[in-house]
Formats: sequence, C-alpha cells, structure tokens
Amino acid sequence: MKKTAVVTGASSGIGEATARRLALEGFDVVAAARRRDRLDALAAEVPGVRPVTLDVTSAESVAELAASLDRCDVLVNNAGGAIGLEPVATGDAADWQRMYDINVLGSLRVTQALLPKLTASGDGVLVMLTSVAGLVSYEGGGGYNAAKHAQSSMTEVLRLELCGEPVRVVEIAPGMVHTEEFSLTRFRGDAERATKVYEGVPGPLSADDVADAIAWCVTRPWNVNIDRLVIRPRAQAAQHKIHRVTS
Ligand code: 8X3
Repeated sequence: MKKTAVVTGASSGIGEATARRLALEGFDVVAAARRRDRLDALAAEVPGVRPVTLDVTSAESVAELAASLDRCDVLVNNAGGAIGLEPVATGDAADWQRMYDINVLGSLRVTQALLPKLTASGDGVLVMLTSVAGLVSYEGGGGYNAAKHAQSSMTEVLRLELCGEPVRVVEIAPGMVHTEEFSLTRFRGDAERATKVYEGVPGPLSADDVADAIAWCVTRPWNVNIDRLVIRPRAQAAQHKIHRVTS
C-alpha cells in the first residue's frame, strides 16, 4: 500500500517542489492549493500527484479536502506567506490578520481535519513549514514574525499533546529561500524590491533544497522525530548577517 502525503500551498515554491519530491520518493501526493490550473499542470507532469483545490482559510474547503482522502500518512502544512514589511507603527492590521489566518489558522484547520487520518496511519508525520522569522524577530517583520512565532509555538504544543500517539511533529524553519513568489507577495508585486532581497547573495536556498530537507525528515525511521530543522544558505549566518558579493 502506497503512503499518501498531503502538501498544502503546492501550486508554487516550496510546496510544489515538495509535492514533486515526495512523488519521487514513492508517495501518492495530494497537491492542494487555490490555483487549480497550476496544480493540474503539475499533476499532468508528475505521476503520482493528485490535484485538490484548497483554500486553507475556509473551513468548508478544508473539510472537502479531508473527505476526499482515503488515508493520510504525511501532512506538509506549507501554505503561508508574508504580506508587507512595514514597521509595527504603521503596519496594516488587515495584513496582520491575513497572515495569521493563512499561516496559523490555516495550518490549524488542516491539522485538525487530518489528524485522525494521520493517527490512523500508525506512523503519521506532520510537517509545519515555519520560518526563521518564527525564531528571530527583525525590523519590518512585525506581522509575519508574530504569525510565524505563533505557528512555531503551536507546533511545539502539538508535539507535547501528541506524545504517545503514533504521529511525529516536525518543524522546518527555513531562512533565505529564493522562490518565485515569496518576496513578490511580501512587496505586493513590486518585482524590483523582490529581486533586491537576493541580490549578490551567493546561493540562496532553492525550493528544492527545502524539499530535500522535508523528504529527509519524513523518511526517517518511525521512532526518529526531527523536532526542528533550521535551514539557511551558507551566505546567511544569521537574520541580519548576509554575505553579498558586489560587482
Ligand atoms: C522567510 C524568511 O528571513 O524573510 O520565511 O523572514 S525571512
């Protein structure tokens, strides 16, 4: 019997790379996201990937996802993101609310809906994609830091509460990852600002690098729980310590 992995936010970036990678690892992959056209293209290209339309901010949509699954062995709560880089003094509460809704409550909704199936699998693995932004705060990070800290804390609580159940709880906290959309979303479509984030950085992480780490975590033996994996590019020693090459 093949194992089933559900990946949220699978239409691009880390989610898409993880869906591809877990399919290669032999999982039946349920690729879930809002943008169905992208998921269909992914499923047409990668055998073993099934597309499911999902909006993690909608309880109904999450319930439909759960109802469409026979089983769930691995859940990768990847849907998330940052909106804005304004200081706390001028940040928009609506942006903060949206970030909380996607990163924290979105992960909560999907986790609650799929936990019975993860437990029933006998060796479930729940992966939370947080961020180094959930461990270290930085200027302008406000709403994103708050949301990622909350998601990271929720992950710790869950691991404590599930102790004794056949479910592992893994937190992946990436640093600088150059994906198609993360910075573009943060800067509300300003491509020039988004590009500058990675300018001169030799080897920011790719979505594939993070997918590789996720695949490693979920393929460890049943008794091995990788609590938290912090993954950064070599050029980023800390949040504020980034090596850039100027030409
Ligand atoms: C993204 C990493 O450093 O932009 O989750 O907050 S950072």
